[in-house]
Amino acid sequence: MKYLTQAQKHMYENDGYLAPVDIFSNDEIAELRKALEAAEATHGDRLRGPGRNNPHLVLPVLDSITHETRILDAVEDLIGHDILVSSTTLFIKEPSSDGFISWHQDARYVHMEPYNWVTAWLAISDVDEENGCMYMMPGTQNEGMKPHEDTYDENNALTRGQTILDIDVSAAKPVELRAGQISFHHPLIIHGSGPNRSNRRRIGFAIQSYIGGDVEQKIGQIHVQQARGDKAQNHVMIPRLNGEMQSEDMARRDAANEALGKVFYHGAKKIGRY
Ligand SMILES: O=C(O)CCC(=O)C(=O)O
Repeated sequence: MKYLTQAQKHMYENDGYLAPVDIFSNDEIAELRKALEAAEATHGDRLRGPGRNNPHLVLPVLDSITHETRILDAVEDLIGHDILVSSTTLFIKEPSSDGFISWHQDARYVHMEPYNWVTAWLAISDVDEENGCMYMMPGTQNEGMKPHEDTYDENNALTRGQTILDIDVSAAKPVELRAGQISFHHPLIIHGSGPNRSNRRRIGFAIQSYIGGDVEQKIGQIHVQQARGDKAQNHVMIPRLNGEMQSEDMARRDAANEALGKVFYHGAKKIGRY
């Protein structure tokens, strides 16, 4: 084991998620937040809507988080030494806002198998029940794929508003994190999150996902970065960025998002906001 304890690995295997895991110190995460918010102030809309997808390809602050050794060491403990980054997403909920994320399983529309992949969700602000933390349903990673309905709800931050209906969520556990802590979750665990009812921003950065060298994209081709090791399936390999919002990198991100969109919206009735 490189970073996690056996007990932490056990929690991931039993419950389908692991939290909280300490990664960045208070000072480090404060610096990262400052850099992210400066980039948001400069680039505005280019980081919202579809711009929330794969921002690590255009912003050095998110590139450095994505390739952070401590995170990769923890991921290696969960999926092995060959690690690729298939995409990332900024999940920001502004103070007193209605955006939410319905109950879903990540694997439903991602079509990556085997399930040797994990989503890492870094809290860049403190995240709690009041400002819209995630909730996980422990053990549901062992219950197979559930039917999802595409709702396209305008406040739902998922691509299709995909939702698992009629489930008893009384066993769901809040994933409260201090800024600088991370959670990891399994492709099949049922999870979601509510709106931000606080006067604080809720800032999450999800690397969704770190995938093992054995993981194949079953219905398309995705654009990925090698983060560690050298084994990869038939993906389009892309390098790390050159700098902040460089035109070559932005073109690369657009191409990656287009390829991802084809996978997410495969067979969909319509294209959503992301
Ligand atoms: O940010 C959220 O509330 C949910 C994100 C999510 O569903 C995920 O990272 O898989």
